[in-house]
Amino acid sequence: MPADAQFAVGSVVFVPDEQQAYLPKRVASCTGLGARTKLTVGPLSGSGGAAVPAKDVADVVDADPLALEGAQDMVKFSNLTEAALLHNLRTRYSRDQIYSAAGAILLSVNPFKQIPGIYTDEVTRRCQEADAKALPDLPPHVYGLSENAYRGMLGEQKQQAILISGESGAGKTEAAKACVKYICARSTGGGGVGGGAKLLRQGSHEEFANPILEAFGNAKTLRNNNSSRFGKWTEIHFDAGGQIRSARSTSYLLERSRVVEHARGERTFHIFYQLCAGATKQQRDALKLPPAGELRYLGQSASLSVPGIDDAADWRAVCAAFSTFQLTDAEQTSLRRAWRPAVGILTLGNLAFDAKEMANADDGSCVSPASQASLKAAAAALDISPLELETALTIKNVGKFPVVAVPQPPEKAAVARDALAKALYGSLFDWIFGRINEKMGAGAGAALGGGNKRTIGLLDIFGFEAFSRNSLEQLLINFANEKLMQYFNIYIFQMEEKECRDEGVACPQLQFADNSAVMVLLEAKPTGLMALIHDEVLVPNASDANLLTKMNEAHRGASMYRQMPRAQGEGFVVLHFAGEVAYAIDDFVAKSRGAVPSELSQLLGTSQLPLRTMSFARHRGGGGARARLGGGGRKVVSVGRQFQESLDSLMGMLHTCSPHFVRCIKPNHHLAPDDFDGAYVMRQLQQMGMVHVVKARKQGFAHRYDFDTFIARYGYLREGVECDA
Ligand code: AD9
Ligand code: MG
Repeated sequence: MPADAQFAVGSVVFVPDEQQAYLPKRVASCTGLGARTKLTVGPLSGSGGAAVPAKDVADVVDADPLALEGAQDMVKFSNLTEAALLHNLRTRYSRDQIYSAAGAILLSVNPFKQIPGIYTDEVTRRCQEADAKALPDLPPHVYGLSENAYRGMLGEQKQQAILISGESGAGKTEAAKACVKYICARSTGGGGVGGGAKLLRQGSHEEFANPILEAFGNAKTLRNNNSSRFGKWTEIHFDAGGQIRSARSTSYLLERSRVVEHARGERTFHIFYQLCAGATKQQRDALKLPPAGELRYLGQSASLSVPGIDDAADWRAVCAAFSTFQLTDAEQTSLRRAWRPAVGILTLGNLAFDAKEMANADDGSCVSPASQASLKAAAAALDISPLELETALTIKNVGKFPVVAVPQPPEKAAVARDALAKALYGSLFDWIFGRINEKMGAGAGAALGGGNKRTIGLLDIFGFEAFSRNSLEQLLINFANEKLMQYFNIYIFQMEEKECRDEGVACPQLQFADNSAVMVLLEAKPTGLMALIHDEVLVPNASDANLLTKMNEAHRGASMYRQMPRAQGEGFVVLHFAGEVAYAIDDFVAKSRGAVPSELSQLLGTSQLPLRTMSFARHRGGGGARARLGGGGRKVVSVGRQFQESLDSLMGMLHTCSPHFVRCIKPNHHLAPDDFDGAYVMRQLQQMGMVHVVKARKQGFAHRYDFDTFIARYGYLREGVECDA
């Protein structure tokens, strides 16, 4: 290369590309240095070349040969750039190698197709049998990461956490299932275990917990036909011999609003379509279930059915899963009765309200005449009186002495109907979760981690969300992602620095995607956004407008906060680590209350359905600070505060764990196999902070072992030293 040229003719460089972010090209000619560089590049094989636009020249980088080959571990690159990271993933993806490593972090690119041979018993055996020396050199795999966690759990006597992140449809849930499958297979053998452990050992978590949880918690969205609409932390507890003893899952932030509304092209939760498509005539008659096409909550989009999803077959799988569950007769009866709230929710959705009726009716009720059948059906399914249901939905009791019955306008009655449907579904979901936990051998009320150090936990939680319209749900989801990013930073970067200091080796100042400013904006007390939202719920004149004014006053001029430009509506903008998100303030206060009118929660208390054994009884029974179902002078805990508290408890526990990170990547928007959209993947790598991660790993020490592992692995190099993995 001439001394006055930036790139050698014939060498390979990564050149910016609008669609693919970067592409490898061969340098055809190059003159000048720095800003004066003139560069032409051509295909890797063949001749010819085109000038690289001046605006792009500064971003051209030498290609690392390992990235061109598609190396297993990207911390081994000598010329580490974001372009190399991207191209390495692309090369491996084209060979159906969906997993890559960046030091201890596993990257997984969703293949959107079944790849033969990647989850076989042979791969399981290879990971299981690899000694300490061989394990890190096996091809990166979610099984290898699970094996590491398993060995850590046994060897370190410390809880292990497998943290799976990525955007919707990136493959988090599939990765989590693969981890559980591996761990169940890994801990087979031995005796003297309880029923929950047996179920897990037999791989029944796959067979029964997943079909049930996915039926109740997943839905078709535009981004994923089987999108988890809740976050999940699953713990598997072991005995001293490494045998599974029990398991337990905790759910986070079920998207209950999906029960009553969904976007065009999406659906509500799978279970409703399964019930309609799969129930026998006898079951339908017994449940008085109308046809799916007549149910408003199901039919808001054109897609009652989804190509590739067989709702009737899935219904049979859910029913079979309940049988695998080994329920007692009493439990089965109670479960069959649990379909009735589902039917109650669906028929509630058909209740319509009418202002004319309100003027005509003696009591001011606004239930439209056409809805009388739905009213009766909903009341029957919920085992309550139709008249009382009608009154509770359409009349509000105001004041104490005397109580004045105020007829509610149709809009408010519709809000109460939807609030009831959402609360019912939330309770049904919690109840199902509780039953599964009981069957898995974990006490229903056990604390996170359960104090057992021999635990492996898996977190499969929603990724960062930025839609054209964002609301409280997105703020909470993005808040959770900020927390996890902070945790990631602490472990990957700050621990890296600390370890170097502790070991007495020089460690350069590491750059990392610090999100502490946005964390302060979100969770500082008393003026952080989460605190302001919670406090607004408590004040008598609460309103979205007042809340926005308080936010603007508290954070005017803050670096991570902006008022939303008026032209876009009323709201605010947060500069998250993964990008800017504009939140519309409408309904923040109502959603944050998340309450069912007290008239309704009292009415449901009279039902003989398992509803009473579901969360209603728990919430109504008082005794706790939670008042999710509203009513009756108990301490109000907003939806945001509840979520924040559960997240704090999760994070507190994670800080005591050894983490293992899986970063899932979605290769394209249209869920297609063999299609790698470079620009889209690059955006995800940046949002995950991956570029910083790999650089930091390089700046520090890519490989580190404790003394025993080091000796186990390299001891054989010294003559006469026995090595024992
Ligand atoms: V969401 O945040 O719950 O909307 P996930 O969980 O990240 O999302 P999921 O695991 O559900 O995505 O994967 C989406 C779809 O991709 C699956 O239904 C499969 O069809 C496909 N997928 C994901 N991972 C794999 C895999 N390892 N092999 C084959 C896969 N297909
Ligand atoms: Mg999922």
